[in-house]
Amino acid sequence: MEGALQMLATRLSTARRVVVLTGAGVSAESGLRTFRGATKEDLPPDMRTLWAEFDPATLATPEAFAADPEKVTRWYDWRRIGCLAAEPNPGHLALAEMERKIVARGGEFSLFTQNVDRLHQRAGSTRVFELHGSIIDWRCTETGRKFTPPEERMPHYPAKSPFHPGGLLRPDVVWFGEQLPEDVLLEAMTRSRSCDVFISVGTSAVVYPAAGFVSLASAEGAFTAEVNLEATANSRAVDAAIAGRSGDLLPRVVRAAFGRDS
Ligand code: BJW
Repeated sequence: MEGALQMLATRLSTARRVVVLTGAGVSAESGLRTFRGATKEDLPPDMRTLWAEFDPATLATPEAFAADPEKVTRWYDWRRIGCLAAEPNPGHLALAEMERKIVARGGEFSLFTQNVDRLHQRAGSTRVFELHGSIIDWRCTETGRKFTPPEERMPHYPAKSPFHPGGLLRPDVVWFGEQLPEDVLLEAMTRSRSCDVFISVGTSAVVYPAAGFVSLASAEGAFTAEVNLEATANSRAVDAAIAGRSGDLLPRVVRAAFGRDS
């Protein structure tokens, strides 16, 4: 693993265009549960992965919201409060530092995240593209207007829209079967195809289209790396697969690439 970490650091130290794709694993050390991954059934429910305890088909689809808006709103509001209470961890901070180092020498840095928790922005990353939206913002089902609810539990489930008498508020996230924001998807595909280094962090690489970005980068000759607790569908295809916690590994990658004071 040391070899893979050093290889990534060496590539990063001279790279001009860097793309990072993150998933739920990068926020695991902030106390937020991932969707998938190794789960021990003997753990208490609040420590298992989300999909080991909840059924995505009854929560993370437009059909689920239409069938039971109260249940879906309650679940997303519970998760929203958890995200607001969480703090960025050393993995988020290292990615913000990586951005500063690369931008300071005139390079391009883009962070595409599947996460809805806004922790990258709170850690200081500024070039963040949200592929699956955000749970912090909600939107009116009738007008599409966005609304940021106060940082406390919503008073009613489902939540009435302040913008339209018949409307409800839904989280501004991308559910299964919904399109990703077109502009963000286009940026991700374009930048993945033209970067020198592509790093995938804390994602099981099973949800498309994000899971396919690494192949776009690789096909155009980028150096590709993965930082993940477990092996994923992409581990064998990347140039450097680094196994472990992103909160431990990313600060080491940044120090090795940009120096001790990072
Ligand atoms: C650590 C760690 C630590 C732990 N350090 N690591 C092509 C082929 C097949 C299917 C499709 C396809 N194209 C589209 C589809 C359908 C579908 C899809 O991909 N289905 C697959 C499941 C098969 N995709 C869609 O529907 C997308 N829409 C779309 O493509 O529109 C066009 C279209 C529609 C229909 C058909 C065809 C085209 C939309 C996807 C939306 C995903 N939404 C969710 C919920 C968001 C809201 C919410 O938060 O509730 O997004 S699902 C969930 O999965 C969430 C995540 O962003 C997403 C990805 O999960 P992620 O981030 O990878 O997390 P995990 O939990 O899976 O993995 C965490 C990893 O971290 C694990 O490996 C751990 O080991 C590791 N880890 N601790 C480092 N400390």
